[in-house]
Amino acid sequence: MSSGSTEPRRRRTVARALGVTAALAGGLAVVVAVAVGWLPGWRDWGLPGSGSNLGVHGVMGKANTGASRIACALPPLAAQRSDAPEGMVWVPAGRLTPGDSVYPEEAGGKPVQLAGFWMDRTEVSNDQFARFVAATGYVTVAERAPDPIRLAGAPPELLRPGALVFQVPRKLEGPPDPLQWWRYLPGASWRQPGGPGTHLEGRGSLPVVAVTLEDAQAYARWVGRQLPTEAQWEWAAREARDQATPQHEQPRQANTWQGRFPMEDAASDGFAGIAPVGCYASNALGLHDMIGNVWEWTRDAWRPGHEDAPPPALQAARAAAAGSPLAQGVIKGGSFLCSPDWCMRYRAGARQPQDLDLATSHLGFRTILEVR
Ligand SMILES: [Ca+2]
Repeated sequence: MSSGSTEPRRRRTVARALGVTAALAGGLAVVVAVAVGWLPGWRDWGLPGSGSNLGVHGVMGKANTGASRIACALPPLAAQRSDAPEGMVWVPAGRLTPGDSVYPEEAGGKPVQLAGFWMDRTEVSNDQFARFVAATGYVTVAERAPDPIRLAGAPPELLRPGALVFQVPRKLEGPPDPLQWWRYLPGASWRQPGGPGTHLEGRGSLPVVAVTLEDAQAYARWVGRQLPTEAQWEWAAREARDQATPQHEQPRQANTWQGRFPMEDAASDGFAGIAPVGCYASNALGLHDMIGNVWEWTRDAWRPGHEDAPPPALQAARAAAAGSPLAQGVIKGGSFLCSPDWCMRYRAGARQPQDLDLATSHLGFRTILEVR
């Protein structure tokens, strides 16, 4: 690819990550109004909001090497199999009809039979990811120098390691445009999710973010597990029940956004910004934060709907025509930024594409363990 076309491609990559692309793989025209990002003032991020703390349980602050630490105590499971791996719950086998009817990309789901599997009760935390990095020396994608040849001609900031970070705009100008509240910040990474000068001190119980699919899979391999498929994730979020009429209301037992996005988060659910893992009540399976808090990686490649995957040759042709759609994966669950006025993706059936090599500060993951 010539240097003249690389920079626009990178801009498309960023735009896709922001959910504003109008041409996803397969030619489906979707303007994805995605609510993603961070609240202003990273130093206030993750702290309980001044609201009524609806839905939040067991928040505790405690000393951690002198720093204020915020965490939530996980409630005991009502019933747990004796062979349960630590920190995981069993998701029974069943039949799922995936998808929903709010956004076009949710349509077309066909029944799929799933075997049972173990799943992490919570999103992987900063503490857990830090142990992985300490043991292996792993360097995340956002911490590596981008390929200068692949990005030849790109703006200087895109040639430095970093991640997309949300910043509340001082004012909105013109039509709503995520580029008004998202910035690519060199130096942003899982260690500094808000960019240079931010840190994880006292936030070890918050979910790790700014990780790409490669990073998440590296962690999963290290613990001897893997990421869920989209269907596995959705089945678990639906509490292993094939619901005929999914709920579309903004959930109370989840960390989402209340108020006018992206300017004002009333935090009436108890948190402005990301919450520590497990602060909200679990679903019937014992899984916390499947909805809201941070988006979660699946191991599935993105398709614009639930139709059958096109033949490889057609996928390759689409990739050549549209940039790199094969380099997108499916993420699930929505984030703390999902709001009724911008992004109703606080639902099990909601889904979104995510560029595999672009770290964003609203996206984490959890692992599963399949039983063979
Ligand atoms: Ca919230």
